Amino acid sequence: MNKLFRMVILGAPGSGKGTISSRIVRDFGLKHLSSGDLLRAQVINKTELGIAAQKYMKAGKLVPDDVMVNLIASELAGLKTSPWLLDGFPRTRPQAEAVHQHEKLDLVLSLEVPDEVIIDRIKGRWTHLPSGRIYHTEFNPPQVSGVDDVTGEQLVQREDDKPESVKQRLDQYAVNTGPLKGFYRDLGILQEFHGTESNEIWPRVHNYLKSHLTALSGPF
Ligand code: G5P
Ligand code: MG
Repeated sequence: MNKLFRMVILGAPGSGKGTISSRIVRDFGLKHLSSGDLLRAQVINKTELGIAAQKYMKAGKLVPDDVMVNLIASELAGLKTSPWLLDGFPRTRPQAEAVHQHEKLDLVLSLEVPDEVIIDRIKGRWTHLPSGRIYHTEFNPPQVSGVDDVTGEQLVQREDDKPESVKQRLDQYAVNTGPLKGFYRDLGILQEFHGTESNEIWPRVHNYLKSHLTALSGPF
């Protein structure tokens, strides 16, 4: 890929951003930056930012925009020569405007999955926190129950996957998503994918990216 492709994946909590992102990384070689994974690493390492962010995350609330913009900007500064995929950022219109001042995005994918499907599936999620690898008891089980396939370390359920936090996160997403998607729709780069299963959405995302990336950068 010769052009430095810049893309964002949007979607409600549990809509499959991490799942679809890992397939995009596998097939198209973009660098994946998940804002949630970055925050969880800060929490594990007990950094000042992590300690401050934890109370918002636990309650299913958004971390303040200025904290997020600074965190992502410093990560992107190290990726000047790579194509990248942002997952979970931006989440609000002010975040989108801040990133737009420095980086021109090529594409924004939005996963449109109904809330009732999400509430049901999030109960089965297990995460390897250090790497961000995600499993699901039925959809994508680990080889050995409760254990990460790659490191053999323990899987955990995220603190914010408790039902009351999930509801708060879905409500929050509903409030912010209109202005956020409006911003990208006006730029002409928003592409929505509707469905209830990642395995049904993925082939459509794959075909879209294949033609879009080839058109921009030639075959890869
Ligand atoms: P995160 O970490 O960005 P969310 O809430 O946006 O968290 P989340 O929960 O990580 O999103 P996802 O990545 O969209 O969900 O979904 P996923 O992990 O791929 O799939 C969910 C589960 O379903 C997995 O177990 C997966 O295996 C399974 N699954 C996938 N597809 C299917 C399917 O087809 N069928 C079935 N049965 N299962 C499936 O953010 C966390 C917190 O950090 C803060 C906020 O506090 C946020 O709440 N934060 C920010 N705050 C402010 N601004 C930002 N930009 C922030 N970014 C993060
Ligand atoms: Mg995720």
